[in-house]
Amino acid sequence: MDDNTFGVFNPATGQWYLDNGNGKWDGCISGVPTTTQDQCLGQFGLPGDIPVTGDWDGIDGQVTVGVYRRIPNSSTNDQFLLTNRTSGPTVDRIFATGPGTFNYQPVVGDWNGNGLVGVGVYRPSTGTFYFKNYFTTGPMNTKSYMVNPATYSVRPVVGQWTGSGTKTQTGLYAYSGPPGKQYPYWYLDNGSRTYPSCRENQCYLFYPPGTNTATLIPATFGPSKVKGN
Ligand SMILES: [Ca+2]
Ligand SMILES: [Ca+2]
Ligand SMILES: [Ca+2]
Repeated sequence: MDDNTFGVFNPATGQWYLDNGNGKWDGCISGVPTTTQDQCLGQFGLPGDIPVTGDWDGIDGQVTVGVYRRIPNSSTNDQFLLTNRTSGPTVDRIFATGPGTFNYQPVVGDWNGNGLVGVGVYRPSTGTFYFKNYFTTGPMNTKSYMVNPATYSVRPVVGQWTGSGTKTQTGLYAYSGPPGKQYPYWYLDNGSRTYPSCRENQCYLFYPPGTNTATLIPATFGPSKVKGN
């Protein structure tokens, strides 16, 4: 699968459906997609897994799939299960993180800016991101702190908030405010990997009036398409 295409993961069956790059469903084959057919990867993952994507081997430029597997409330370690193959559900790499009781949420990014993607996790109870730059055994390489501004519905997000440099930056999408008046805020790190306050970093409130904001799910994109902003 080339960069800048998209796909969907069915968490009930562990099956992936990847677009061939034309932005519409064309029917699918199991092998490499063609100009006239999308790709059905077959099962890669189990019900409850969280989908992730990245160029895990960093040598062929191909973005491939993976899943983050967590057994909630368990002392069993979570795992990233990743494949480097563009067809076929073989697991090439397994990377363990921490116990399911930590409620880790997976993130993917180039944390050290060397052009190679790594994985990471966010621990909601402590407001901490842990990053892994290389898929070697051993502890995570770096960590960073974010204020945990709310007690529920906190989602980690990654992107390039400052628009400079090559390191992937982190943020939180979280509900914050007094009881009964909680709204979805974006808390975006400026790259310092610490979060003293909104003054040093970026905080935004964005939602369409009249919607049930509790049902909204955040998504991040590249640089703004609105000129002048
Ligand atoms: Ca297509
Ligand atoms: Ca690759
Ligand atoms: Ca990297």
